[in-house]
Amino acid sequence: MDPLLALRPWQAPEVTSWGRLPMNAVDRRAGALKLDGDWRFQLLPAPDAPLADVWSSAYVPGVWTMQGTDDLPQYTNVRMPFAEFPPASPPADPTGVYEREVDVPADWSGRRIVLQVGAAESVLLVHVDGRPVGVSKDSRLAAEFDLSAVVSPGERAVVRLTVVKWSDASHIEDQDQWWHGGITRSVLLYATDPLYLADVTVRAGRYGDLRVDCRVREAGGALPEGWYVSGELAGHLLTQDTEFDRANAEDDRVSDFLGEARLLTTVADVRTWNAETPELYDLTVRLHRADGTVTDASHHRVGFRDVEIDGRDLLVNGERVFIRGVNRHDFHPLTGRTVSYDDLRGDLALLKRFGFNAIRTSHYPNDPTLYDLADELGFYVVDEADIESHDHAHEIADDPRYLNAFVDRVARMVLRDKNHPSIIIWSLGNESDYGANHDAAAGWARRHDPTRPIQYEGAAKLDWAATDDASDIACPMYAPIEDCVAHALSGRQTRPLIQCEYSHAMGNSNGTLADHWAAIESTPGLQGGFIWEFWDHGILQHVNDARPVGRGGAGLYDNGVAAPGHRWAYGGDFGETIHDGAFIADGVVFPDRTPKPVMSEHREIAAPVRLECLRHEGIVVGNHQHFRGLDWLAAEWRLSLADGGTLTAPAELPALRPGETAAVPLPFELPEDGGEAWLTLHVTTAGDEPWAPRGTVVCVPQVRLRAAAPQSPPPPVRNRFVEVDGDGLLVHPLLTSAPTLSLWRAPTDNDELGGMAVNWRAWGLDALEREVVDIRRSDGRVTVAAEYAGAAGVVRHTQVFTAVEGGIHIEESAELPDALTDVARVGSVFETVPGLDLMEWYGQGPWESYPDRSFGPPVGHHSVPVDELFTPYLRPQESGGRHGVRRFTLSAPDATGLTVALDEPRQVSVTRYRAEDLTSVAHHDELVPRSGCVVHLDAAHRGLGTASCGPDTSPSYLVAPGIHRWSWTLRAL
Ligand code: IPT
Repeated sequence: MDPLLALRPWQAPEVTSWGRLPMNAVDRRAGALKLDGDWRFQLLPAPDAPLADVWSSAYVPGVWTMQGTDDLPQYTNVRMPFAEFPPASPPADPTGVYEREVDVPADWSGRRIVLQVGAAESVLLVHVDGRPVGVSKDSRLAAEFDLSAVVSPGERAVVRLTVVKWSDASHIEDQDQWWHGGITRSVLLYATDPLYLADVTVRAGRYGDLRVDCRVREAGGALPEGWYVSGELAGHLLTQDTEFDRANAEDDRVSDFLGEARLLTTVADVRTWNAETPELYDLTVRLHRADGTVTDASHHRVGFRDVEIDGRDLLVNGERVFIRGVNRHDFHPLTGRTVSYDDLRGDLALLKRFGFNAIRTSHYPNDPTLYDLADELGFYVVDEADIESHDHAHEIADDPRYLNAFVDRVARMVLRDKNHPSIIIWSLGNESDYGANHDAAAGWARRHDPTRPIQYEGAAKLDWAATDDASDIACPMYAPIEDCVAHALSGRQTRPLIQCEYSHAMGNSNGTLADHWAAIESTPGLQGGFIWEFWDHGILQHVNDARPVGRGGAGLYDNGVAAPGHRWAYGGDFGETIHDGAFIADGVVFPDRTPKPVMSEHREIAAPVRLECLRHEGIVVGNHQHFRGLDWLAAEWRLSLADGGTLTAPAELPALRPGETAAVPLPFELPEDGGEAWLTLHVTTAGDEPWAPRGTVVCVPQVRLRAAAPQSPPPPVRNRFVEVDGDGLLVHPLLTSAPTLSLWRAPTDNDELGGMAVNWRAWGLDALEREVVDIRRSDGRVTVAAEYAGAAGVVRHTQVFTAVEGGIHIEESAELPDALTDVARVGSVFETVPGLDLMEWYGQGPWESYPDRSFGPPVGHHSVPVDELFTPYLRPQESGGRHGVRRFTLSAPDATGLTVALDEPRQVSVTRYRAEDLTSVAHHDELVPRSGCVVHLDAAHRGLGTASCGPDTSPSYLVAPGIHRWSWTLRAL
């Protein structure tokens, strides 16, 4: 039997690899032979099943679960997709066999030839010409094998990669994401001289100090006589510190020397690296033979920066930086996991445009290109090892059979990624309890790389203030704001508090994000966190046969929506019986990277420029960055007048250093009319940034210059009664459904998973029985009293209709019994005739907002087609709301339509869907838009919170029982 199969490495946690080369930071991507493309392929039912004679083909890099096999993607969060207890895996174990010929270049004769498999999940077995070469686990890091002894330059070799899907390793790769099988990153073949740079470790500090340690292999621990290493940093030559090397050879006091040769220098007037100004220096390290010729070279981009923890502050270059982070998976709706350079650049550029400055690579080392781009574009990265044993966390954390795997995974990540300035923290993994295996891994990382702190949520969660666990940072997940603040004020805080996950972005969510940041920015000891998460992991799927579309699907989606006949699949959509449904759709962007409204909210929370209104002196402008001036920004003043339009004036941003403020004169004279007035600073990029072209909006901070004068209701028109029918319902030519009371919204994911929707249904809020109690006509007014009966009692509702100039004034009140402690909304709902396709409003906008997610949208005059007001959350739910609306019109192209003026700023939504339309389907593509508009005006609307995973909204955003009153005026245009 084949010795690799005989070893049964898929059921041996102690075996992390066999025949695999040590991980290193020498980038071999350039100059290598790429073996990507179609490979011969067959899918076996188990690793030791016999090969068939028939081959199909599969694309590398890619997962077979998205390439036409019957083994389809499956989504589970915590629970394992199979019943076996660790380290066992199921006997039915899909195994992909990939095979292809490789022509080994003839000019590689005499060289060392290495195969690199970028990533394979979860066990990789390598054979060349039928001979066993090696085994690797650790699905998100490359595995390298020395093929020098098994291939011949100038000849053709058959490379076979066998990939076993389920193994002992699956138990520690139990992340909340789709399960796949395949080879997800590129396969390369490259050659080096027999004597080569085996590793390069770069350390570059903020004072310009640079140290480069080089490991050279096949040299018996020292360089052969006359050989040497040189460096070139931005055109300057660095020579080997032979004094140091000699001293080190004899003297082990220099215990952290990582190699055979060291380059040392100090760069004068160094331009330091930080996420705002990510200055990089090119470094080439060369290995020379005694005659000076170069035998190997390694290219690096160096960022000079320091990371340290000082008390409870995490400092970058001595600055306590805010961590405005997001958790990011390697995900793509067409490939599953394989991401290209353009994908990654798109992700990071988008994050920069919306104010993010940090990424946690949840929950494994991401594609190597991500770190190159994070260095270049400027992100603080928490690099996380591929360890999550969620379902069996407690058993595995101390299981010595997994000790090897824990240390191996953390060490390999550190070895690969150590030279990236963007990485400021190592993470030991996610959701794996806390045990001796973690301490062992932390020990390895601390010793090998003393320049970066380590974090691990599972270690710090037992006591945020502890000082003796594996985490240098308290990095809880989904901690309530009050708990974080209380800890920071307790006097017990010992280390920085940066949430590794917070503000769960499932569906219509991220309520109270601004409250988090108000607390963070005002509380020493709090430094930020990482939103969960970047992606909605919807896989593009054909609706008819429920198959994934795969690589060929570019163009089959737009603006967050799949093309007709397609949809974004979530858990269960591939026929899985064990799955966790839409919990996989919990990102701040749609599967095609279209930003959800929360992105705009975040952009404003993170605004680098802030405004404050001084009553007399004018406006205070503040620079809210850590390192950068305002010279990269351009701005324009905009004055929004409730009773006028919008005036603009050029803005000159003052020259401010980080943290500074300056008063500037008011750019406009306010008109005397007394109406509400808001001043916005429309801030854009002044030139091209690497992540945004010139003119990209950076933020739109706003201050109110004048409040609205108190309004009195419009005067009644004498001798005219408003028409209501026998049920007391308004009769109006523009309405197809009269205004009635609504206490219900299509539950959001937070409402469902947080348990609120259960109560709402039990109370019958989705189907209250309306009964008219009284219709009275007097003093020119029609008063309709109605009762809405549900299981929690009766809600009394009155509407007073008054004919006014050009329309109808409606005063409403609703009295909620005490039993209705927490409802979705209190307000009116009505429907309009078709054809009113444009909404224009004065209020907050233009993007979707809710009471607890309304920090960002500026008050102004906005105009959006009705079809674009709705946000296409994957699982339909309450959507499309706008907060702080003062008045709006709905109009047809011929300018007919209606206008509504509200008594005060209200939550309004105008969509094509009734709440029941949204609750009756499971995917966005199943919705059938109505031709008219469904309009909600709310006296009160419940906050969104984040209860699908984390705290609910704050009590101040709940809708209380008792009496609610609101009024509005409806007119035809
Ligand atoms: C936490 C996980 O770390 C993350 O992977 C994801 O599952 C997230 O929650 C929810 O979407 S774990 C959770 C049980 C707190």
